[in-house]
Amino acid sequence: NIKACIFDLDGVIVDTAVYHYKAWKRLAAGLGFDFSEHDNERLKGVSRMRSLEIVLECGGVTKTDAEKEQLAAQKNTWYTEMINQMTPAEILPGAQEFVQSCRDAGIKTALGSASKNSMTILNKLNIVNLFDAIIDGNKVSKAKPDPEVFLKGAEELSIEPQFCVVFEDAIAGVEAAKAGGMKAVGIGDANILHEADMVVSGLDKVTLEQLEILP
Ligand code: G16
Ligand code: MG
Repeated sequence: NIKACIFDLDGVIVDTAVYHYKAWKRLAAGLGFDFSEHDNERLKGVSRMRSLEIVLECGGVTKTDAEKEQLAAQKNTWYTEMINQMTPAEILPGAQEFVQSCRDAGIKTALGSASKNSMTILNKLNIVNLFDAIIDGNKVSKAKPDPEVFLKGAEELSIEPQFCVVFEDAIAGVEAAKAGGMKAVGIGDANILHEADMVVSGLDKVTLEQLEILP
């Protein structure tokens, strides 16, 4: 008896990690070091400021808080330039169909993302109306693995956590779901997302029937 499905955005509905990566790489280059794709893995699901701290750490660079604000803003300018070019063709395989199938079955849907740019992305993809509630980085004060983002989603939907399933591609996101007393479906590699109740490669590989048998 699943009553709500809560979806992470980056890595679940759309692959914006590539744009985040390009923007961080450009920022790093300006600071005189290279930022690798390997290190980029550490940024998934992590807030903008915390991401910047990880990037600076990778380059062995120290900055004041004021400088960090400026660097984060610069990265976001480059990032938003890229996401403003996005089209519905970039929705990940099966994502739109799966969220719609939840709605058709009477299951509530919510977005639970760390990104402050969520609304821009949803508008570009033309899928704002797929969600009964939208909780993004502007509405939360505690980053994943804190469950705040998902608990707020459940609250807005008026569904208790134990009846919610969270779809997440990041370790911190799976942890957040479990910490909130929800079920978690990992999107990605089962060896990495081992805390999830079930792991699939994408929303094109999951059915509502499978959700009903989650532990
Ligand atoms: C996403 C990404 C992170 C990004 C964060 C904040 O989280 O996975 O890499 O740093 O949002 O994004 P912004 O700078 O746009 O506020 P999620 O929770 O959607 O996977
Ligand atoms: Mg994600």
